[in-house]
Amino acid sequence: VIQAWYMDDSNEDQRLPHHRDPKEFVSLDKLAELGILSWRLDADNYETDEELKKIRESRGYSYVDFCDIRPEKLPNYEEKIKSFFEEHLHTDEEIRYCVAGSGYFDVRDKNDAWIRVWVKKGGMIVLPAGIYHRFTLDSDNYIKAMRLFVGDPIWTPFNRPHDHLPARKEYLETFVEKGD
Ligand code: KMT
Ligand code: NI
Repeated sequence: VIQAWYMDDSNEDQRLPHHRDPKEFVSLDKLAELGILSWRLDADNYETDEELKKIRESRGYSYVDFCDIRPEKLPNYEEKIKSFFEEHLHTDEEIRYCVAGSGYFDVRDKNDAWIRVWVKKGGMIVLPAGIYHRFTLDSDNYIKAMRLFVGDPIWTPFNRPHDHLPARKEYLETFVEKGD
């Protein structure tokens, strides 16, 4: 339900997979080195899922809502699709649990290369505060995602460059401590 790979640098449709040739997959361990957490959960039973409950309790994810991204459902659909795909960061974690459909979360690695993280039904990911990233639907054009947050949500995107923000500096410092 979660797969990741390095992207090519073509300017084709953002909804295409954009694999390199040959394909270069990225492991979940490598994503974890970038501070990205992920789980595989039972999306048909998210209302009663004990595993989700445990994650929410241990990480303090008190807030939940849903975003349903498809042309019929989302006001200003095209405009929002564009803004999701602008490279940005947040001052808090971006926590998304895909309960239907699928989409691509693109994240920058330590060398600023794009990694495309394909999240499908049952996949939950946490992007750390301060990581540069963007989002796009894939060619199925549909995702329903649970959005979680610690306390009152702050969704503000800071488009790149926003390198002076404390969240950015703190994110980069997590690598320094590990010696690389
Ligand atoms: C975001 O912050 O980019 C989004 O909420 C995108 C959609 S969540 C699947
Ligand atoms: Ni974001």
